[in-house]
Amino acid sequence: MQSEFACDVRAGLSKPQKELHSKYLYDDLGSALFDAITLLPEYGLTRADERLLIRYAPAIPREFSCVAELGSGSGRKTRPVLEALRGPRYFPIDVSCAALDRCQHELAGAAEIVPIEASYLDGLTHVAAHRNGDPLLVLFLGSTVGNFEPRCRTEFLAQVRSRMRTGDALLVGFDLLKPVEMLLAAYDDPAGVTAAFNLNLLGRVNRELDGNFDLRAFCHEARFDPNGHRIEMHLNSRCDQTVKIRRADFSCTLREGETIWTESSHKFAEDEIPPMARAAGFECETQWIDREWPFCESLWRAS
Ligand code: AVJ
Repeated sequence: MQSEFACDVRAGLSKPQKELHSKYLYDDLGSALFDAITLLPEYGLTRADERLLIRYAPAIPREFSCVAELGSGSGRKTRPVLEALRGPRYFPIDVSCAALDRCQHELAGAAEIVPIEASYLDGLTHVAAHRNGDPLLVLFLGSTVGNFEPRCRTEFLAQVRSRMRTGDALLVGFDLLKPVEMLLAAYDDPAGVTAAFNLNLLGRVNRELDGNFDLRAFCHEARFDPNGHRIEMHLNSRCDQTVKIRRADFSCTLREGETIWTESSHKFAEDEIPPMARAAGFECETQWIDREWPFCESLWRAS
């Protein structure tokens, strides 16, 4: 029996535009490389997210005694929210056990922490069963919502809504449209950290699925799609080559210049957010915006 990862790799590399799903970027090494990205001067997204949370967490209604976070990562930017709510019960949900450990360490003392090692929706189902009727605030920070294709995004947000009750809230972060040069520098930094983050996906296939990708035979590419309002990451083949992935029972060829698409990161316009909330069963209550690195924290109420 092949793993889900093996099946997804097989299916993704069989498409005319080869692709590998961005969720697989985050193994332990990938998560560490992403943490390094957040420190890059060119990548302002995480700092904008943090500035907004520090500044506006005190404005979040105090009623929420339960907080769940989708993809908590190391949990650093969550502290101001937990402090504003005066130590709620906190359910960090993440697929990475290492990230949950760091999160517990980082936030010890700020909340009663109940880590959940699961995918977002399975984790939320678990929270729904353990919240004991307390009002729930769900956090979906860092513009991870931007990684979904528009159609999957609404479906996903509706699935989140279906695990919540009327009156619960969702605080969701959106990276906003900004000048293309800023975006390209953020996703193709001169120190090569984002390139390493992207290439590590091939390294992960090699490690976990016994693949023979030569990482040096690919180069990182960031592109802006002005129609789709998104940045795409690709791995561009430097030559004609064949790759074998033993544990996926699969091989394929790549032509020189052919790419594997590994991530889309959508950039939003402020006014597309409230209709998105409504389409998923929420009402947008407040938006907080950082002007230095255009980013929006949006508070939605389950209606
Ligand atoms: C964590 C998904 C928000 O899309 O900006 C960073 C991931 N990719 N650099 C993003 C990422 C390339 C990041 N998110």
